[in-house]
Amino acid sequence: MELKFAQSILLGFGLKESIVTIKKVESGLINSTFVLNSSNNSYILQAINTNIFPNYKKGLENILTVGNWLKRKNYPYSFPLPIKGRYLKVENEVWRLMPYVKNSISYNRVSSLNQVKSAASCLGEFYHHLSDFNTESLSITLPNFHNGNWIIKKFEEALLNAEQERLLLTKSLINEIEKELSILKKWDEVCNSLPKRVVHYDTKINNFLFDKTTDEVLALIDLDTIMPGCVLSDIGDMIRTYSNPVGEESKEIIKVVCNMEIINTIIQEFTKKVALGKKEIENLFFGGMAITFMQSVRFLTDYLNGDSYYKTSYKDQNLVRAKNQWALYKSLKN
Ligand code: GN1
Ligand code: MG
Repeated sequence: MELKFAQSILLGFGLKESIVTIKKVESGLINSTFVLNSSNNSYILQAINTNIFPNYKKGLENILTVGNWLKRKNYPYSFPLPIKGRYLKVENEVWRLMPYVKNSISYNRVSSLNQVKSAASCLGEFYHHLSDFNTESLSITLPNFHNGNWIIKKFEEALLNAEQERLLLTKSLINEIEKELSILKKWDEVCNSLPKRVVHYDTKINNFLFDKTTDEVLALIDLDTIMPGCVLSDIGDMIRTYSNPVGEESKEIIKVVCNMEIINTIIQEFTKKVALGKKEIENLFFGGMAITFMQSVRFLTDYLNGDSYYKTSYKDQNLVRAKNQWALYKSLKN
């Protein structure tokens, strides 16, 4: 990104300071993210992928409504909101600017049990502080986002339309996945029977910002997907990403084996902070299994569709991701 362009966006948000450095943030498979530094402040600048988030205006309303609620309730973490409460449209791109959380760092894999405890407590506080929030006031900005039946349908469509070469390369994975698709039907049944809550819907490990000094969580970020849903989506995505010792991008599939101590810690710390119903508690682990399987299907579907959804930086990356998630799912199942 050119300095001049970043400067004009800052000005568009009414900020007159001079940018000194710009750094691209490589994590995140959908939006494009940059860190801007001026001599006094740091910001996060993001271009929203409006193909994937066509309802970004409603999404912004969700973010602001939940953010204001959490502020009133004294939620004990940062919750960085878009500056000026709005987005800026420049030509065909939609930009937002957010304050940079000072002294923060994010990880793609866990290096201590304390990180797990700290993150699960943060998610627990998020749920606790939103437990009396009326979810009907939120818009469904991504219809069918974690809908198992819909994900099966998209997978089946991809099978019909995929290129022969990709079909051949994925044949055995497709066969294995097809045998397990019923878990997504069970997912729908379970999820639909649980209370509607405010769900973050993207609680993967690198969406938690840790304090560089204390290694405690400062914030759960990346709020585009906040919608009504069931608790299993979030605890499931934490289990999926925290329990994987090598991370979802690793090609060392043999090393993808879930860490049960981490999973137990997530569940223990999370349930200390938020009062859940019996059926919710009973299904937390199932949430991890189902979300991991779902992610494998989502990556494989995108691979079959020619990589149109998730950003990739090398050929077959979505296939590697799908195999990685499949291995994690198998280890969770055993
Ligand atoms: C996407 O953009 P990012 O990396 O925050 C995806 C999540 C997946 C994740 C896998 C809207 O999130 O659902 O779990 O990739 N977000 C959307 O890394 O599809
Ligand atoms: Mg996200």
